[in-house]
Amino acid sequence: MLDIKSVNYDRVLRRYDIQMEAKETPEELAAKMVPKDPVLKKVAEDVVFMRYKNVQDDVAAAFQNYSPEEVIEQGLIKGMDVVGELYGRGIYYLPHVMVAADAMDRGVKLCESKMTGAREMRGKVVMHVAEGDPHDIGKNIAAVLLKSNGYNVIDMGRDVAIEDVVKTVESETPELVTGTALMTTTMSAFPKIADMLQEKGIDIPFICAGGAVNRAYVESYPMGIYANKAIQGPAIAGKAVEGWNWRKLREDWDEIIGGPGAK
Ligand code: B12
Repeated sequence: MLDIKSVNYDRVLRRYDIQMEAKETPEELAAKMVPKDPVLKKVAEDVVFMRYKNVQDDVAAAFQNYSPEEVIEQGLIKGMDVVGELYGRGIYYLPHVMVAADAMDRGVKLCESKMTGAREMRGKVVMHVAEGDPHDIGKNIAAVLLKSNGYNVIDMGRDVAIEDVVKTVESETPELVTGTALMTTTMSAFPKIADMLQEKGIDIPFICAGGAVNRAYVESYPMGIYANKAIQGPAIAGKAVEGWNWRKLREDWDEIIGGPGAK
């Protein structure tokens, strides 16, 4: 039986670095992780510090120096990366994350309204977040970028049943289908969707993204094409409408998808 009284918890916490991590404040962590540029820093900090009332003014100010795509990638997403880190370390709790997500959403909506987007439709994309998964921020950003690049996006939203994804792909006949999963409990929906589509003779590229998946997992089932940045969506979609099949996309992944920023 463990003699709890004799355990020195201070030493245990120090041994595993828990004290050090827990002592870092959100301000200190943000200072290390947000961009140095003052304009983008402000935008990222609006997300980190849940300044949902300021975010639209700061995003609007950032348009003087940056495109809406840059404000999303280099400002808003950087802020959400810090929130993820704070949550992971137990410094932020779910309510913080919810308000930060709201600030992020307001910023992304303003960016979307500023994107000029191609008018001619290049092709159709069906998008969804995996069944049981509420995390739709990345999918929403990817949808904005695809729309602004001239794709007709059928956005099925989040927590979408496997059967509904399959039915929609069957009826809409898109060139590309996408799925996002941030939870290890939801990512297994993707191979099921791929198998069901294959059984129906549908063989289009299926972009699978989100923190729960990696390239090896996504390439372990038919059709899967891994993406880890929303900005990669239009590049993959472009190849898909040109007629590249998922095997060719995988072969040339490093060239077309794995460019700057890919892990
Ligand atoms: C924000 C957030 C929430 C918000 C979600 C709000 C929303 N509308 O999305 C809220 C508060 C609702 C939430 C809830 C929960 N969350 Co949460 N959440 C997060 C957090 C902090 C950030 C996620 C995020 O938005 N990141 C930013 C976006 C931009 O990233 P992204 O979606 O991955 O997208 C990027 C790429 O993947 C890619 N991408 C994504 N989709 C697509 C599509 C295409 C086509 C392309 C090309 C690219 C692409 O592009 C983006 C970058 O450019 C993460 C922590 C983390 N480190 O990720 C936890 C996290 C995902 N949550 C987690 C958990 C556990 C939960 C809860 C279960 C907590 C709870 N105890 O209740 C609940 C869910 C309950 C439920 N089942 O309903 C865990 C998941 C653990 C796991 N591995 O399973 C994480 C990892 C936190 C942690 N460290 O434990 N959460």
